[in-house]
Amino acid sequence: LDLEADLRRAINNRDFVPYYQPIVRLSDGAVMGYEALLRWQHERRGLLLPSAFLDLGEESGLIEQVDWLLYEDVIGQLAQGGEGYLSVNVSPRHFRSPDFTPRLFGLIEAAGADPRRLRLEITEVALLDDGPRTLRVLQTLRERGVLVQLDDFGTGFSALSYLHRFPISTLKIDQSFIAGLHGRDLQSTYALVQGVLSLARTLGIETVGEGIENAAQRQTLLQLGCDYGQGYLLGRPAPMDAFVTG
Ligand code: G
Ligand code: G
Ligand code: MN
Ligand code: NA
Repeated sequence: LDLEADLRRAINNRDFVPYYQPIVRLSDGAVMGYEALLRWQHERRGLLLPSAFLDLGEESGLIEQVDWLLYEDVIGQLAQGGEGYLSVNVSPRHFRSPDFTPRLFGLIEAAGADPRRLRLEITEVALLDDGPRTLRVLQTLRERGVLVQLDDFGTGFSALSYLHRFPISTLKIDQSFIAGLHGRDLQSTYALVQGVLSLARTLGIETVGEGIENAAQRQTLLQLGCDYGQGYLLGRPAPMDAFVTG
């Protein structure tokens, strides 16, 4: 009943696992990397998705501890070798905390992982305030090889000015736009996605279409010049074993 008490206990027991979802090149289907998605193996309720506990985690501040457990797992996975990148989600408040980058590089070094194979996913909210400090953090990450991707792009403030102010490697176009490509608001959504993709190309920023569920969406994105894709059509989130051992 008391989910917060459960969450505290789960942190002590490390009851969290990363599920991985492939991110593929749309032109030929090659897997470029995986996004790590948090799962809680709850002792009574089974495998919980972030939607079941993310709000609680944010409000209680416990999500940062959960995130560090997950980042440790993911960075450990990187250190085992393999190819391509692994990306992790970082909540805005966490991203803005001063000890975030030192602690992240501490983990990377301790594990002996290659920072160039780790990526961070942040949302537009993380870029909102304290521009100079955010810029320094992003520059440090970039210098040390950790690329930063903008997640759920288009759902936030979408102040396009930050795209050339901040070193962002990738725009991940939110799945609501992909769903809309063949939906009722076809024309406006199509134009919007087209505009974002063309802007990204101009700025030298790579693009990922999220939530691709059917071949029509994949084809439209490919035609519009979207570089990469993620979604149930291309691969569902699963434990890493499912990908390495087939
Ligand atoms: O698989 P899906 O239900 O897994 O993820 C839902 C949301 O939870 C995503 O929008 C993502 O931003 C967030 N999320 C997934 N994994 C993590 C994580 O490790 N840490 C944080 N803070 N958020 C995550
Ligand atoms: O916000 P973020 O993009 O980090 O989280 C991705 C979320 O989208 C996860 O919850 C993941 O499980 C979910 N997801 C991934 N692919 C698809 C898809 O093709 N369709 C839908 N509806 N959700 C997806
Ligand atoms: Mn994400
Ligand atoms: Na996203």
